[in-house]
Amino acid sequence: MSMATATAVKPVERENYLNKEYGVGSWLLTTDHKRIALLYLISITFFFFIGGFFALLIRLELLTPAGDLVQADTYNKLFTQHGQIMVFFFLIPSIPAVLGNFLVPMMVGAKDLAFPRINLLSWYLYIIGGAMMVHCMLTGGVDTGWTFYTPFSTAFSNTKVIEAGLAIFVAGFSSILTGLNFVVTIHRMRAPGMTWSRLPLFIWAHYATSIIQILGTPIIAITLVLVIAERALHLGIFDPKLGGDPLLFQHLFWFYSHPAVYIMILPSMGVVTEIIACFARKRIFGYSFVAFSSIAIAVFGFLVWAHHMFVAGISVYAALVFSILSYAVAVPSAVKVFNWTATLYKGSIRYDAPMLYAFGFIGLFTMGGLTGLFLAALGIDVHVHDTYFVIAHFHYIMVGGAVMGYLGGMHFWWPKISGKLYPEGWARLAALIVFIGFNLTFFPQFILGYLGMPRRYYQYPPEFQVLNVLSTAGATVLAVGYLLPMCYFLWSMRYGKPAPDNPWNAAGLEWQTQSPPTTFNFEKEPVVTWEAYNYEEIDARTGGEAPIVG
Ligand code: HEM
Ligand SMILES: [Cu+2]
Repeated sequence: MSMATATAVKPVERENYLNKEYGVGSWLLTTDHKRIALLYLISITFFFFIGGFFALLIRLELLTPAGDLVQADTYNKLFTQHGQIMVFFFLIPSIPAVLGNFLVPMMVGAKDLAFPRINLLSWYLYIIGGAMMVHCMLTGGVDTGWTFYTPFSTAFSNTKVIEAGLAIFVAGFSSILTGLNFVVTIHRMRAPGMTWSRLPLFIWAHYATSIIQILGTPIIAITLVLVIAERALHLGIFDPKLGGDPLLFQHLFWFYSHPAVYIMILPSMGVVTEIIACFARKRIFGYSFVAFSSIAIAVFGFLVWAHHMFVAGISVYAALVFSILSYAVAVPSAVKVFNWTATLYKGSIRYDAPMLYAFGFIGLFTMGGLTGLFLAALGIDVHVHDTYFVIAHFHYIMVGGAVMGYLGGMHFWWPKISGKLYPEGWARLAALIVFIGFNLTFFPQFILGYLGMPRRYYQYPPEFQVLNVLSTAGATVLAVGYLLPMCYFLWSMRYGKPAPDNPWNAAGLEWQTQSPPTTFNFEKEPVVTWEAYNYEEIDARTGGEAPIVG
């Protein structure tokens, strides 16, 4: 300390993972999980804006009843590439590969992931897959829908099915390896005293997510290879003309793709749990229930795939069983919503941007979840199947839920990641714009679907126009809401105030190291002697002083 005062002539920048080395090579060959997280951040942001651009084109086309912006086949490619990019190249990697990569080692008190080089390999696989997808897009694109349903994808489509399939195949290995890395890290690299019951719930959520990534992703990989094989060699796996079974494809596809929804949503729930505890200054109500519900969601998620096939020609008894099982998976989700609500009860709540996003998440995810129950009900699904009701439902989950959590997490941990504070006023404004824009975009689609507007159509009867215009107007607002954070995050890197090590006065090991952290995260290995979310203790110790940001 005396040394510090003696040499405090000019403030020297502390060494951290950002300024330790410069140069392209030190980034592209890095094995530091934090740098890899940033590589992912840049690349998934790129894909988010491509996918978003397609979304805007789709909405523009649907502004008027006549198909006057693009031709039918172009429209098919637009919604296909929108879906494929958003699902496989944005949402699935978003929180795990960016926030998970950055935080999992730090939250368990480790200096890196278990396999740093495999982590780098994951990013390269993602980039190779992404490059193939971009190439596919630029040289013609695909029109099968993101679901690749057979026999259209194997026998009839004359677009680049094989290349798109291979792109997703390659990117899938990135997802599997990330999951593997997390599981081994959580098992083997926890700091002394960091018992399973002291782990942040963010870690439990990522643990459950990793299980799905490891067990589910190979199924989609194999399925895509089968589609490619059938298309190239006419093997007769899915095509009834050749003795195959197209329903087999749907079973295989949804056996991955339903659980994949939880790859997108569980990490987001983990983020929201951290934020709520911090901004309500409370211990999470029912810690073990929340932890266990993540695992339950991962397990149940594998049992409900055929609710996507109620009208595809499965037996009525099978449909009945899958309908009932689909209700079962709602239970652990409801447990979480209940526990967040109970945590908020009598908390001293602060409404900073991360918390606004967390509230947004809870509201929109609940809407998405409850309308999911409508779809799980056999009779209702027969009415609204393949209508805009379905589009609205899954966007409430995937955009309203997952993207809200992602943005909330980006704000919450931005000071740690970048070492800079973001402008709080702008951030709150953006959160508000996103929330309003989102609801204006997707709520009318529930009504449209209920009234019978089918999905994947590029023109429609004039009576649907008013609701479509509202939706397109909402999409414009939403686009502004999404552009804002990108602008002020970039701005804050240069002009933002330097962030303290723990700006939110938050619990969790990641806040006990400097902002931004050094290459190996901690000066010396931390020893944990307290339970997660000891906010009452922290506030008693620090006099409950308000967090610095805001
Ligand atoms: C991360 C965010 C998003 C994900 C994961 C996502 C996912 C999807 C998926 C899987 C489809 C179905 C495509 C198909 O039927 O093959 C779809 C369709 C659609 N998306 Fe998104 N989306 C996202 C964001 C958005 C946004 C922000 C908008 C609007 C501004 C939007 C507008 C649409 C529309 C209008 C369709 C319907 C196309 C049609 O059926 O004609 N999406 N999206
Ligand atoms: Cu499902």
